[in-house]
Amino acid sequence: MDKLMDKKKKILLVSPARQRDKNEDFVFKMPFLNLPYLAAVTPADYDVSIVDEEHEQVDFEAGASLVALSAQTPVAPRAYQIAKQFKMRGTPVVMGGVHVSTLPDEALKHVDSVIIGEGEFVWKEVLEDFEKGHLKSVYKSGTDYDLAGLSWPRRDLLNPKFYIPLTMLETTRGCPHKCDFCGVSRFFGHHYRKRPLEEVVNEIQSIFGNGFRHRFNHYLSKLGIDLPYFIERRLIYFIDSNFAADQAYTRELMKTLAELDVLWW
Ligand code: B12
Repeated sequence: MDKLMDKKKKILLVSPARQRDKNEDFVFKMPFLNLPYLAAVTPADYDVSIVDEEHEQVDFEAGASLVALSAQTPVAPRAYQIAKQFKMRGTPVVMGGVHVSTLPDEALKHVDSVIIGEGEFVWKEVLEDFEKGHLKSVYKSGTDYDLAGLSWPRRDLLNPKFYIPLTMLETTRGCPHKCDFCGVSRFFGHHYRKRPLEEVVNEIQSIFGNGFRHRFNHYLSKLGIDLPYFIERRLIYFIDSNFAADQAYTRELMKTLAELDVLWW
């Protein structure tokens, strides 16, 4: 099995660290979903891993065949430094996310390819071109895809000891409002898309539903004992830009959360 893993090409997904002022405290850190979403659509014949530079060093000598960076604007400068290190070693580097989708020309001074828009839907094409040795400069994905059947993010690739104990989850993308100052409308347009409720519920159930904690919690609550959330770890952080734009949808979702006794934020 180990030998098989050794033969697989390594894809390193990197979340760069934010540069902090010396007197700025680092209080807590949440997990994230963008790179786990990308990992979820990476074929099994690659050895894919995620490095969160807030907590671990990027190993430039780890033998990555391809490096993929994700950055919001505050971490883009650090992402470009990381890209430089890998490119000096001959490793191709691609980058996606809100920042480079808005400023692809800036990013192309530092990386081989920029992926504009939602990564999952074009990642297969990127990997095929990488295999041929012909990465394009720009891959235009959209932000208008049907979210039915979206692969669940590979949360297992994030080390839980780095993060506060909560589960990130996404139910919708975009926002129906047209606020001209907001990066969400710029990135997603004004089309508010919902994942099929059934798929969201299945995902939540697979995380919280049938496990030991649920049964244990159920038993304790019958005894009137209410454990703090950080012991139970039954807390969801919804990353949606606009969680409740469709109230009927959100109310249905609330029923599941109540049934499973999951806290949410
Ligand atoms: C949740 C959230 C947070 C959480 C983050 C929690 C976490 N750890 O994930 C918190 C509250 C901490 C936060 C903080 C900040 N946020 Co915020 N946040 C969001 C929000 C609502 C969702 C982000 C998200 O996870 N989306 C879901 C994932 C799957 O989408 P994604 O990251 O965009 O990734 C997709 C694509 O972009 C692409 N992609 C991304 N990376 C890559 C990489 C590759 C290689 C490929 C191929 C594709 C790809 O594919 C992914 C899957 O489709 C967005 C708005 C939005 N809906 O995007 C704002 C948003 C990202 N935040 C924004 C901002 C400004 C900030 C802050 C700077 C605010 C501040 N002043 O401090 C900080 C920055 C934190 C940091 N470290 O840089 C802006 C970013 C604008 C920009 N120019 O970058 C956004 C767009 C909001 C807005 N209205 O403009 N944020």
